[in-house]
Amino acid sequence: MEQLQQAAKEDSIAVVIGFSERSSSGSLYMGQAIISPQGEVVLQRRKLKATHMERTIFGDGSGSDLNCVAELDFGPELGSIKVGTLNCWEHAQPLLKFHEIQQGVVIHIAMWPPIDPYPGVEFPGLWSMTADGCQNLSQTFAVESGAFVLHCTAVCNESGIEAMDTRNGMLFREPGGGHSCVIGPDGRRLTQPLADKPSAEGIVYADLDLTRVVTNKSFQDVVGHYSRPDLLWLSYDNEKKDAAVHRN
Ligand SMILES: *[C@@H]1O[C@H](CO)[C@@H](O)[C@H](O)[C@H]1NC(C)=O
Ligand SMILES: *[C@@H]1O[C@H](CO)[C@@H](O)[C@H](O)[C@H]1NC(C)=O
Ligand SMILES: CC(=O)N[C@H]1CO[C@H](CO)[C@@H](O)[C@@H]1O
Repeated sequence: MEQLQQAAKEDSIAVVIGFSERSSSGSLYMGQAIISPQGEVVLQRRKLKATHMERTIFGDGSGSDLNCVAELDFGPELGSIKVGTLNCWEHAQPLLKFHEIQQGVVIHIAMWPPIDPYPGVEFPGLWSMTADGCQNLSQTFAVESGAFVLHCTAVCNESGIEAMDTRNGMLFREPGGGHSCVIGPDGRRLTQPLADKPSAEGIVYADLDLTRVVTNKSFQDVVGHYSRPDLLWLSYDNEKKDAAVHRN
């Protein structure tokens, strides 16, 4: 983490990273961190609910992990920008997404594992876990939030498959999974795939005109003029809950 913080500071870039977090008690959580262009860890959270098979390894997040947006200082020219992030199928949790939108996200980092294209109707797995399904969820989040979305999918290689022993499993069967792209605030995909091969590693670049977030939101702002808080609202509790609480 310190190396990443140092690199972010040296190049004045923000870093948003997902990682396996080991707590002081030894339990593992699905961690995410936002590092500012000044090199500070300004937000750290855990996936609220590990998905299905993830639950055999990882624990749940708590109230404070609802906080998923940080205001980052990009210097005098760009000013401060609200950057948010969610992990994988958290993009299928409407209340969690609504809570992030209410925090004012402008650039959202959607984190995904390596995911493979939908092979067709005979597929025994879930369409919503395929590259197509997950991209749809990221695009839908862009539509709902009016934010730019960096749709980031990990790439898996032979060493990963060997280490995880997943060659005959449901996921991570062969090298690939890379389908990253940038999505605009109206949901359109702004960048082309990196290469023909989803196993290619690289960086996807795009220039984000943030004034488009404002103009798109004049059409739709689900926590503003396009909401009915007199009829429907979200109530939340973002206090961290500890396993042991001292009572007098
Ligand atoms: C897979 O990626 C890891 C991490 O970048 C790297 O250390 C390893 O050498 C790669 N393995 C293969 C077979 O390319
Ligand atoms: C909405 O965002 C898209 C980029 O996704 C942009 O091309 C378009 O001009 C924006 N529309 C408005 C009305 O701002
Ligand atoms: C409803 C919807 O947006 N479907 C899209 C999901 O993703 C596939 C592949 O990217 C598109 O072809 C669908 O139109």
